[in-house]
Amino acid sequence: MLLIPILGDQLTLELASLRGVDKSETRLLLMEVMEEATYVRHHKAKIVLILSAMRHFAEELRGEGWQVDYIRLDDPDNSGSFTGEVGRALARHGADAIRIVGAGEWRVQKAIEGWADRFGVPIEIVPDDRFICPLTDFFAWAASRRELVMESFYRQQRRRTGLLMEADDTPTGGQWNFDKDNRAPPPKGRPLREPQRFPPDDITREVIALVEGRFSHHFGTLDSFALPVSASEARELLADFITERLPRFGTYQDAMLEGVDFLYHSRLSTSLNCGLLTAIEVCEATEAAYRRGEVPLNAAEGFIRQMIGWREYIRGMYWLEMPGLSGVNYFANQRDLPDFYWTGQTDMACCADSVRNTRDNAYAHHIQRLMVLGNFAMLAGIDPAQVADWYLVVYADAYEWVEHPNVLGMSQYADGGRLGTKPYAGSGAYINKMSNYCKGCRFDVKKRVGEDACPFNALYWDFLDRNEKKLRANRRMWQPYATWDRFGEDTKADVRAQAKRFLDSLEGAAPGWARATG
Ligand code: FAD
Ligand code: DLZ
Ligand code: SF4
Repeated sequence: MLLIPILGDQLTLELASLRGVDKSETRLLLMEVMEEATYVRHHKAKIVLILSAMRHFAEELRGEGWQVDYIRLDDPDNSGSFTGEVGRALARHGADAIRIVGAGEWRVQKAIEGWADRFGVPIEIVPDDRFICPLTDFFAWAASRRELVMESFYRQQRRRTGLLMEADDTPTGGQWNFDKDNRAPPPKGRPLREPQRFPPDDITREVIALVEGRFSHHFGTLDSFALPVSASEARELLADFITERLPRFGTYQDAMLEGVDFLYHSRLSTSLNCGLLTAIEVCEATEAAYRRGEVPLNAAEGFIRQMIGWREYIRGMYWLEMPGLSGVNYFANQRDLPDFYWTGQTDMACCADSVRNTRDNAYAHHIQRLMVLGNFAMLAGIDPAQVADWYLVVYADAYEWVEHPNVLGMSQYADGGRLGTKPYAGSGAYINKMSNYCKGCRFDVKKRVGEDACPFNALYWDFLDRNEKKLRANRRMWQPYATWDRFGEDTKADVRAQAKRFLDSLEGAAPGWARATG
């Protein structure tokens, strides 16, 4: 008997481990385990999503004729860990071999690699081919470059997939990248209809009750839980995105509007990351809409770049850089994560709205994550490990393979520039250009110093000043340092004092939000 464990982010019928095996000689194993729900204290909605999606997927597998063992969290014999449950299943069925798709997180992959010795049975760890670029190819690409620039990887991926490519091997529209058309400030008015919601069915309602009972102390609310929890729901969301939002996705992908939580974004990341959708099917649907003339090229290209470019590059970088990536701290930042990341209580309108979206939806769109909350943490000198824990907890799409490189690399520059060519640091002016937050904020975005000055401004210059030795040599930082050099000594002293006053006033978060203490 062959045992095939399926992890909570592997909920795909075409999973590589399921191919070419005899269903009558195979047991599938899905496990709800406390260790996964609590190694960090995930947002309640993230736990509901994964457990409900696992339960729906188990039903789908049974419908396809598979024999499935499903271990529920409240099973009195549940050992609480993947390793414990695999051990129990091997004994239960007298299974003599294990087959599993490689894990998305380093810590789980290491546990799996220990199973052969621990249980004395052979294990086959199959590559996860839901990702378009095999890791071996990514490592070969990385070894051949001095700088690991996403754009060159992306072009290779376009050629690999043939997406938006013409017969003569040139990119559709004659250009690889339409990013310069994708930086428009937010549209006036509120033209969007709310994205499709998926109200909880019986299975989800049962999971919600379980999560409210066991994880009531975890961050976040469940009042508006409406995420897709099955492949068919995820495909509905994809279709809705393609008709309603994709046409303007490119143009407004960097914009932010207070109270408008999803704007033109797809909200597909939760479905993609737990397996309800594959990246290739999403890209093919996008290209087909473009070929039908329903979507402009800048939108289709911009979206496909996120999917086969950024998403795959980020995943490759995780496995290239781990395990060292977890501990990086280029700026030696030590400050505790401020309390407002959990409470949302701050006068900074941009931060308050981004945390509210995070709490209510286990979601924030890219620019809220990068240029509001991530930018603030880097400017304020927050310990990157605490920042990474926060992101891993609060977003329903967060798994270490995607969270770590985005947070520690892209947003905190804690890897010293392995992933990004310069820090994504911005003053209030950037947020003001890309959003309407500043209009309703008690701070004045135009001011650098004074009681009502926008905190991002002094923090931005103070960040450059504090980290001058590490950043000035970077060619892409030439311009901000040239501006800083033009400030008089009095102005510089005022900025430093303003930043210090503000940082001293920040309250650190109470322990225990992200991980159990003691
Ligand atoms: P859309 O804006 O509609 O984008 C489409 C898709 O492109 C996304 O669903 C996603 O699959 C992919 N994508 C776009 N950018 C990236 C990227 N940088 N990395 C990986 N995939 C990308 N994404 C996660 O899936 N999980 C995370 O834990 C996560 N943490 C992040 C932390 C920070 C600090 C930053 C700056 C970004 C992070 N991202 C993460 C990337 C991105 O913000 C989210 O993928 C996106 O906001 C999800 O919403 P969406 O599906 O509406 O995306
Ligand atoms: C995030 C998560 C949670 C909260 N619970 C489970 C679970 O009970 N069972 C499971 O199989 N997966 C869960 N997950 C997702 C896993 O953490 C994820 O599959 C691994 O981290 C991937 O390496
Ligand atoms: Fe954010 Fe500053 Fe604008 Fe207020 S003024 S919303 S703190 S950028």
